[in-house]
Amino acid sequence: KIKYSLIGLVLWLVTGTVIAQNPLIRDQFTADPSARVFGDRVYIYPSHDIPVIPGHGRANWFCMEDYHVFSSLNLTDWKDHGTILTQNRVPWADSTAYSMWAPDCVFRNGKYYFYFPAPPGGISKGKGFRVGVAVANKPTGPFTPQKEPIEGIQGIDPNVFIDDDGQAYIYWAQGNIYAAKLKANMLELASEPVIFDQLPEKGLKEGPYLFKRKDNYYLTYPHVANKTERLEYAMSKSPLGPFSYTGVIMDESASGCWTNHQSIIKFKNQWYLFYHNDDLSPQFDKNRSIRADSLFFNGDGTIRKVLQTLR
Ligand code: FUB
Repeated sequence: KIKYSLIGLVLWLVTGTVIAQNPLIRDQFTADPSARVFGDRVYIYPSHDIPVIPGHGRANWFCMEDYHVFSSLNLTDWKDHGTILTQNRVPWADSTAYSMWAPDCVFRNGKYYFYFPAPPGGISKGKGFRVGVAVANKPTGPFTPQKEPIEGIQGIDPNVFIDDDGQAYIYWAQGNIYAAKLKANMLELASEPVIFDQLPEKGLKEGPYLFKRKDNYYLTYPHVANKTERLEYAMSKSPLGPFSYTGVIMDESASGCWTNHQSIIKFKNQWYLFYHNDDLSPQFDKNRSIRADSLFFNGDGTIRKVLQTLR
């Protein structure tokens, strides 16, 4: 690892090229990477899988009680900034659920807004997932959760996109993919949710991640078209669609990992796809590891399929 890090550092210093080794984080399980460029660093806000503890959430399933954030200047050397939020600090969440699923984080008006799904507690216990927001002055926190989840959202995998005109949008999943405008305070919906029912009808779709390149909006999402999730995308000229299904970004994992979950960023003039696989836990695919690979576009704006690098 040290040898690879040195090669990466030299390459970056000499050519400005950054290379990554997969999986990116090796001392803990990570999944659902939401990568963001803040200043000169890439920050990743992933889910944090932990080995299943009997009595903690559902048996043989995802077990997640907190979030860490990681950052890097070169996509090779990653710093773990530690825990930024735990389920027992979220006033409305069920602290016995261990289901802090895929989050996202955006910067707006000097603050960092961290969006996360969790099952609610109290009288709403057992009623699916809600989406909460925690706010910080720095990308590494400390993040303070709001007292209540966002009104009007029932579901998982929040993703926030801020368009060039300043309008923010939130996307989420509940079997299908939904979206709505956010108010300027980034804490409340500003429009009725729309459902993207133009996407392929059959099979679970989750993990929306929207980005813009030139005048195209790309809605990317994992989709169970066959047995496990593959990464697909749809394009539109508007952030609320309608979106036209366009193609596959990454095929199903050869390892058989049931989930995948993506984010796409441009960093130092290169586009990257962040995703996950089960590299460090091939026997139990609910303990996952985040990865990154370069992503390229065709002349017509479509995305070239990304092949997973070997470890
Ligand atoms: O990490 C838990 C869930 O698995 C996520 O919310 C989904 O996107 C899938 O990756």
